[in-house]
Amino acid sequence: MAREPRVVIIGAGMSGIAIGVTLKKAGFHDFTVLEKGSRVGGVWHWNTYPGLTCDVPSLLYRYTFAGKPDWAHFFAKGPDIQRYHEDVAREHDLTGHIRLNTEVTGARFENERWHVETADGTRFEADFLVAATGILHHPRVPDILGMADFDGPLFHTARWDHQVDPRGKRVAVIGTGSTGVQLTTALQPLAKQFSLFQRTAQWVIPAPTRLPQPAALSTLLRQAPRLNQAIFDASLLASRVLTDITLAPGPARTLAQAYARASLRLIRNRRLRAKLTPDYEPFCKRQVVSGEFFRAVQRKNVSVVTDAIERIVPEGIRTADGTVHEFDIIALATGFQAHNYMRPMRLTGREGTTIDEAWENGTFAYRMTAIPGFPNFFTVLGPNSPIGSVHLQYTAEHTGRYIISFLRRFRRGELTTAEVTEAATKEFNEQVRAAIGPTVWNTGCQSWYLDDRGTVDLWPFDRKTLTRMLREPDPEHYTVTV
Ligand code: N01
Repeated sequence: MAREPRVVIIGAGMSGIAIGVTLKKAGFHDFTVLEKGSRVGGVWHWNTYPGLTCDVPSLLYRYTFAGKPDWAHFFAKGPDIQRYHEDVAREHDLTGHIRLNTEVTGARFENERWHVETADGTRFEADFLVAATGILHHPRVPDILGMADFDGPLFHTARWDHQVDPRGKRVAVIGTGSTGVQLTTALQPLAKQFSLFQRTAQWVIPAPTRLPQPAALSTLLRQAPRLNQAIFDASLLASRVLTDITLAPGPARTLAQAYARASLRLIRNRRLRAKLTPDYEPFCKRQVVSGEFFRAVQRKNVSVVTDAIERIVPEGIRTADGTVHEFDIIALATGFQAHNYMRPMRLTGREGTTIDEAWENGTFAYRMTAIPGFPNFFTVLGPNSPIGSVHLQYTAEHTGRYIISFLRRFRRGELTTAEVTEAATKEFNEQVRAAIGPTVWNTGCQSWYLDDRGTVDLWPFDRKTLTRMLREPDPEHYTVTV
């Protein structure tokens, strides 16, 4: 019996938009995207902190199907990327499919369909459910004593309070990941005094992150879409260098790490340089890229505090040596709970198994997307996604095409449900475990790439392998009902 599959996609961020457009292009129109935010864009909607910039070159940070010739900068600013996502959603007629301000709280697989619940009580039914819920989604608010005692504004960077004016103020930022580094460069010139609380030093690689894209280049790329596409294709090929650096020791890793180490020489003061020198290998954590950080951090109004934070007090932050550092504003650049995926949503699969039960011993998904016990359910940028090595839009779009293979078979009446087998998942997980061994992420550092068991939750293969694994579902790896 032929029929149209009904699909619910959770999340209208980068990957939800990728899936929506991919479905449309393949001729599937019966889908709804549920988005808890008030706008599309995901991380680019939620993160609005000063200095927010993408550290992936803009000509590469795009969907394969939606080239943008006229970025304002070679490394685009957050608001420009947010606008790009809104434009893509509108230009590809997704707007009518998207329900904003609609938070999914649970989904249950019953009678061969998904029954989706939302916070406002609206229910949806679907033949297929796709979680495009993102990775850097739930702010990690640290458990520091006395946070409620502070007399001034204190907030997480992903919930930036724009009522607060940092000009002429004493500002503290806790955390030295990509966000803390970008904030340092943006706030140092405005603040009277700026303090960066560093628990672990980060490797920072200089790059022209503030360089404007010349208007003449934008005009040229607008008029020559083939050239724009050729630049994208070449950049995608060249981005292979990141896979070379991260997956196994070799010349690419040696050179890149030497560059990171040499960059530290840009810090003239030896004591400051020693403070900012990490004790683990470059690229082990998510690599921070900034053209301005070393300049900003050497300014007179900046201090890097490495003493452990003991507690927050009404005046500011007290460190373990007893010093009270006084501030007007404290920002928590403390990152995200990257391994939540779709949780805390209550996701209940076949036979009442919940996702928390399935993931009791750690998150996993066959080829990033399918989980045994959860038929007709797929994650996009799920566990073991290549967030540190392969083009993310490419990955999301390929996952979309993989999911579409099931939709086509459903439409032709060849299957009603498809569920990945335990055996295929186990085999894939074993391949991942073996391949993680020589990666740089496994060389001994603490980072959000590791789950709370210390397991690296990344894609340890190259883009070619990713493309092959997502080309067509392997019939032997799935149990189907017709
Ligand atoms: O978060 P992080 P982020 N006391 O987890 C520290 C992406 N991104 O928001 O290293 C004191 O990297 C923690 O210290 P330690 C990008 O993928 C992209 O900066 O654990 N410190 C660390 O220094 C990035 O990797 C762009 O010892 C505490 C920091 O907080 C990801 O987002 C821009 C602490 C957290 O660093 C996350 O970056 C911005 C505590 N209790 C972000 N708890 C682009 O340009 C945590 N820390 C694309």
